[in-house]
Amino acid sequence: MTVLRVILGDQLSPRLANVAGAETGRDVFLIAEVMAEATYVRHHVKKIAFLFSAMRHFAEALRAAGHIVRYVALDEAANTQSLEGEIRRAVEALQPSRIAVTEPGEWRLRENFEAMRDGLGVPFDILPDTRFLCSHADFDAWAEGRRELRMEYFYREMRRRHGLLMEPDGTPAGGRWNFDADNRKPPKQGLTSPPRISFRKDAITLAVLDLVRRHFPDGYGRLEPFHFAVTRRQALRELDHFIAEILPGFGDHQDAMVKGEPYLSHSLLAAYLNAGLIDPLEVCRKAEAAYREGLAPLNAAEGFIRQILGWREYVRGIYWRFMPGYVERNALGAAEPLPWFYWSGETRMACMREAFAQTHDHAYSHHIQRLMVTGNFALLAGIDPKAVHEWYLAVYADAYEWVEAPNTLGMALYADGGLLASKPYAASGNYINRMSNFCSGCAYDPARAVGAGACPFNALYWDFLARHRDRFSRNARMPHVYATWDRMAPDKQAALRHQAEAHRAAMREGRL
Ligand code: FAD
Ligand code: DLZ
Ligand code: SF4
Repeated sequence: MTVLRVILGDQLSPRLANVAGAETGRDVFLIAEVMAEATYVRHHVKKIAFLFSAMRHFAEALRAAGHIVRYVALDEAANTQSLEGEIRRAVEALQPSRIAVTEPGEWRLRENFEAMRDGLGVPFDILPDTRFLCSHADFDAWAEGRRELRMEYFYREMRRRHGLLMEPDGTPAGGRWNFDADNRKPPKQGLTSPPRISFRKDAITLAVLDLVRRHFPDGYGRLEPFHFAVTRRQALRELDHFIAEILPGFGDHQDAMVKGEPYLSHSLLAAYLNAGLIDPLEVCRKAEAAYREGLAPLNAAEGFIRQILGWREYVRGIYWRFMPGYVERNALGAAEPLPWFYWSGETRMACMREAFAQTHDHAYSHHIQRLMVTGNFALLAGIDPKAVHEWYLAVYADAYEWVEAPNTLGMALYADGGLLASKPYAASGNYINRMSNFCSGCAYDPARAVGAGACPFNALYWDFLARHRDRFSRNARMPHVYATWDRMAPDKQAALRHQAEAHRAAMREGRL
């Protein structure tokens, strides 16, 4: 009795029940490259190439382990170009006794599979995604009855539950849960990225690059050079390299931004974690071991583990608890269309230009650039959250809705009305100037708020606070900013608001 086991492009993990439970030589794995998934947003071409190559390598690994694999390449003539179509075609061809799929990471696909389950006439199991450290039920149990769902408290519970960075007496290692205060150092002169490893492209990857070049000629982003890991073994090498060489410096300059240095001490592991090549618990355990063995300081290991055990699991919990309405939220009523420069990179703002260039070339930019540059600008300028969300979902190699939407709508844009963030991550040019070396090469001056050459982030920042005074002036974490605004003379306030409007007009006309 054949079980048809459907493996999605971001489920490339031999430890999932849908893989580990398969009977060799009897069950059939279905892995399909389809246009519907490759085009539902305008994905970066590197993201498509990374996933297709990783999918093909995963299929090879399954075959090498003796499994039967039905692999559908994008350019196969009979390809129906949708996951549903490929499942139906496989059912017709193979007449399986059951179908099994791991729960997808996006609401739209889960709905699609649930509808199929009810109408296909073959038993269809949607299995839980056991790669995560917090199940839906566990997250709901934690969230139930809480007035506020703050990541920090969730994280502490996850530390206790998984025994990560805990002392035998139940206290956190080093006596504190969070060492973030040590991790906000501005970049020092000459701060560079440590050397990275890259991987030789084999015949599979070369064929995929050729396919992507032919089928997505107008796709967003730069396809080559391409040096992503595409197998579990390669991703583990990248993880080990990060732990040994880069983790020790992860904390100190976690928030720093440097021109021409997209990676600094960030791990670049999100794409591999999210596609299933490596597991969050193995990554956290390796980081803890480095600390215990004296190879990495506690602020680095704790800061890194918090991102994965805390933030990553927490945003997934938020996504599934508040979907499908979550992506529709627009608490601040932001309605500006997404400026074209998010795609073209053509802006005079050096910080934005740099983030766009890194994004275009690498399908990557690090967290602070996503949050405090491109996200902050969208927040201050009042850009429609749905448009911003679709942009972030498209342009990063690690982007899937379960993780991207809460980060964009919740953390960066405050569109969820403070469900995720206790205050908006709004900042003026002063913050970017302190945390980066971008401003020295900019057409604008971070010290100026009005007049020719004034940094757009400054007036937009004050205008944002003024526009949303009713909502934020009572926020316990923001009284000082409103006190500063109130101390300004009315004509200065008016000039700032006028300047902000001029920036928005320039933005609409592509002149900013
Ligand atoms: P590192 O800085 O090395 O962090 C280590 C790991 O922690 C990451 O690999 C990631 O798995 C996890 N992590 C760190 N921060 C977060 C976070 N806020 N939420 C969830 N996991 C986190 N992350 C994605 O994986 N996919 C996305 O689509 C995505 N979209 C984002 C959109 C916006 C607007 C913002 C502000 C953040 C977004 N993030 C997203 C979170 C974060 O920016 C990326 O995980 C990180 O930049 C990936 O690079 P890295 O692997 O080098 O991470
Ligand atoms: C992102 C993506 C792309 C580009 N292509 C495919 C594909 O051809 N086949 C597939 O099974 N999955 C693909 N994916 C990943 C899915 O979109 C992903 O499973 C959902 O976004 C849920 O996380
Ligand atoms: Fe960005 Fe303003 Fe600095 Fe220019 S001056 S790089 S726009 S923060």
